[in-house]
Amino acid sequence: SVLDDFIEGMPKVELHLHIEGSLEPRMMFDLAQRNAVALPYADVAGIETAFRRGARFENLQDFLDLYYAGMSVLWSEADFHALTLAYLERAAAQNVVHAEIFFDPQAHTDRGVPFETVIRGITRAQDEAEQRLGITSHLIMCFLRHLDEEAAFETLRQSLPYRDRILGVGLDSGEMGNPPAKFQQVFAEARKQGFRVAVAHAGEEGPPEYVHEALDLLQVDRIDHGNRALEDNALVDRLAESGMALTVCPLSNYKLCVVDDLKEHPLKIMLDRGLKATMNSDDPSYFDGYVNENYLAVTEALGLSREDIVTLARNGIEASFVPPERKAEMR
Ligand code: ES4
Ligand code: ZN
Repeated sequence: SVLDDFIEGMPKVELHLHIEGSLEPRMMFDLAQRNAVALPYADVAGIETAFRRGARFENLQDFLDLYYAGMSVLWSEADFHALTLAYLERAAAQNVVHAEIFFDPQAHTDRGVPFETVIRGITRAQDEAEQRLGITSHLIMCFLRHLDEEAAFETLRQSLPYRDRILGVGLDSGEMGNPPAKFQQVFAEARKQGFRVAVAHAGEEGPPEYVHEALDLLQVDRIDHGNRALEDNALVDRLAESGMALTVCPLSNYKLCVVDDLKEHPLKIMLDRGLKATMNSDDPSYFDGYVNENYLAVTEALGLSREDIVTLARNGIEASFVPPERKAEMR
């Protein structure tokens, strides 16, 4: 349709993308063979059956179990390079002009993959994609919130030699029982060490109080997801008045049963309440879609107008961490 063509052709940014969640079944299978990693799947079709198409996860943790198992095939710098380049090529083909990419260093260093291997592979792909395709990208290092704060401090120490390639810090993994307060000290230290931005997953499964904590204790510059902020009117007003962006991920919310049906997704309500909502794919390989598929599915489910779509894309540009000159280029 005309609206579909408009979505596909529109220049977009992506602000919530876990690079490990872009690992496609084919690459997962090939790397498992190359690196002699045992996977609980017989073939590529077996991987697809586990989480593609109709399949959903009961909750965030059920997904995370497969996500951490899947990324265990990544071992060499070449692996991280191939993963990242494949994502950036795919994004560029969807007219994504800029991406702010999360990575989970602890999920690799805890398996014995050196921090340096991870960062070298990813950054080499970023440089190559920018040169060849014109897509710019930033890296945000996420701490795994199911681990303790001391482990996050150790990761922060390991990251210091690569500070010039990492824009900021984030917080992801299992939210319930792991409130932002647990990471207040390490976020403060990251800022002291020159990391320029902070973000946190909050209000995906966790209560509005976790969103408050991300703002008050971690002093985040964006909230990742933020769905459950809608349960707290004062919080909605606070987010709207401060222009705090939410990186919303509709297909993720559907696949993780954060919403029962895409038709019940609160994205339109967020916009109507003045929240700076943006459109993102989260873990596109696991959630059946990159950024265009998210736009298309939610436009159909909620009957979004062309104006809504433009607002979402503009919000993404405004909420990105690029300098004003680059924002002007992307508009
Ligand atoms: C994630 Cl959807 C989601 N939520 C929390 N942590 C994550 N890590 C990767 N995907
Ligand atoms: Zn996420």
